[in-house]
Amino acid sequence: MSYKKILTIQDISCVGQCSLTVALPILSACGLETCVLPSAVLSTHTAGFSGYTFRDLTEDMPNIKQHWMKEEIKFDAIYTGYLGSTKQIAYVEDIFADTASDTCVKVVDPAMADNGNLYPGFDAEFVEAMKGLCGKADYIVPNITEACFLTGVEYKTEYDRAYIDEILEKLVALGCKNVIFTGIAYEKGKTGVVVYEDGKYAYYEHDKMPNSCHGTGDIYASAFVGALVRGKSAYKAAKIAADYTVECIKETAKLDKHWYGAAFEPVLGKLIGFINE
Ligand code: PXL
Repeated sequence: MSYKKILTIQDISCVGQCSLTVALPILSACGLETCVLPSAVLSTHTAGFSGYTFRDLTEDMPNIKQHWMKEEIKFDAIYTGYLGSTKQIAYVEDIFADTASDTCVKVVDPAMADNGNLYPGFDAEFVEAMKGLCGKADYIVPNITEACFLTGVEYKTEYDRAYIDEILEKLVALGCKNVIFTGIAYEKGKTGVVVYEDGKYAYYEHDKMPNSCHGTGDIYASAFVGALVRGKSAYKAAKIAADYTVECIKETAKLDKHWYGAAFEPVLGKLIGFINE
């Protein structure tokens, strides 16, 4: 087995089953050496808790990168999620430039919005900077809200293929090479993911679960990246991530009052099975 080293850059929400507390175990389960760069430390995530603490780690990033450069550390893949400040995006671009191996796969999840709204703390300036980072990625993993903010297209909850094609065209115009477009539902009771790679459109559809939970975007992106870096095609990785996320949602539905995240841990074995198939 090839043993790859990945860096993931996103926050630590101490409680809340999202970002690094999801990405680290999932990427490790996929068989990758997982290095982390926390973008911020929060007591909880920002979706539904109030009064959370937020320690911005922006100014630690250049020194951490300098040390890695001195040690000649390079990564086979870099995957970014929730970032702590607009300034940090420029530092992440420097990390792309200085610590990527020659064959490094760069994946950007523009984790900044959902259900038509930006997450608390993000603004138009952050969105502008995120456009630039997405243009430097090999794959981006937006949901519809994030894609609308990136392209200026109006957010809709009901749409057709022409609407999705218009967004994809505008993402490509920003320099996005390949797009894994999540949560695309053309039919009631179904949802799916569009895999737009090398200008070709493919769609993987599955049943929409009656319950939805917070944090599934991070579970999806982490499983996609893990499968991709383990050598699966983008379509296969997108399918594995979707099937695994459905298992996590089903597991969460068995629990009472588990509103803040998804129970991804009890079904990690299934993800490992999909990766080794
Ligand atoms: O799941 C995305 C995410 C990551 N990190 C923090 C968040 C959110 C979504 O709300 O608040 C801190």
